[in-house]
Amino acid sequence: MYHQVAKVAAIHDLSGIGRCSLSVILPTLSAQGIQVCPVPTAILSAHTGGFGDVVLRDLTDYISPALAHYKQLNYKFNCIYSGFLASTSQIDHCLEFFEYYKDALKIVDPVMADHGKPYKTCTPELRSRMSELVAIADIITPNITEAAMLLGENPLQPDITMQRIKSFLVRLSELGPKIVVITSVFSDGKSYNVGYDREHSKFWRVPYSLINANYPGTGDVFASVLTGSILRGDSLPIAMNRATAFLELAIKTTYSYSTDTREGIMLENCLDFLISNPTLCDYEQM
Ligand code: PXL
Repeated sequence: MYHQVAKVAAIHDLSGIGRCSLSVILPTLSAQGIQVCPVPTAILSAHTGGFGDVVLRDLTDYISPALAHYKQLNYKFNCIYSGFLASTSQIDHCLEFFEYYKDALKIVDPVMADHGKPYKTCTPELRSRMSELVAIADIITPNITEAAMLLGENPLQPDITMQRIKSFLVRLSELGPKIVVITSVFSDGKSYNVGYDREHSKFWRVPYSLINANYPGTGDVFASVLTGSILRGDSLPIAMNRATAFLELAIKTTYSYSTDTREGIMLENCLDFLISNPTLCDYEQM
């Protein structure tokens, strides 16, 4: 019997503490039966959200030579997935990856900001060039702050009507991607992750119950579960449903332990959900 495991080149940073980026992407995708081939953009002692003076080793000069090696090997990837970038030139290096692996699924998580504010490392240049990655992506997964930034809107969108969020989804899709998923949307007193599938002209949303704590790395986990689910052949609403349900489980589990929120979510306790891959149907059409 011939088995094939899908391979994802994950262009993200590796942060030592705080459970974000490659530290959560690797176990999340592995639990879904997907092989992750890390292409680190930087090595950090911790994520940039509250651990003080972080040690950062920028790996900008690593990405292109790594790609050259993969080209020489004629190595194939089923998916290229970009996330946290440590410098503006890394946009060019991601574009090289996306352009070379034309047949791979192209996922861009435009990691720039959260809760209305840019991350410390997100420069105005990086911010303005992120749309170049969005333009070539098949799927993008911004949070509501990043979605607004990409559209030149106010990054603070504390409450947004469903009509306006639909227009955000369509306008982002017009920048390039066939599928747009926006996380952490608050509308009419409820929280949702929302999605738009341009090819089928369909809008989806998955409601979730909001916990009064902010954990870093949740966007990375969301995008990874979504990526794994799509690569396994799930529909968009089921993939959004799986990513939302997993985060709800991991956030509620973590919250119950009253841990330091900077440590991120205790996904180690919840990976069995991804391994068992339960059937889900909590999505709604918008
Ligand atoms: O989760 C996004 C992220 C990824 N990588 C690093 C970060 C953050 C958010 O703070 O600091 C290094």
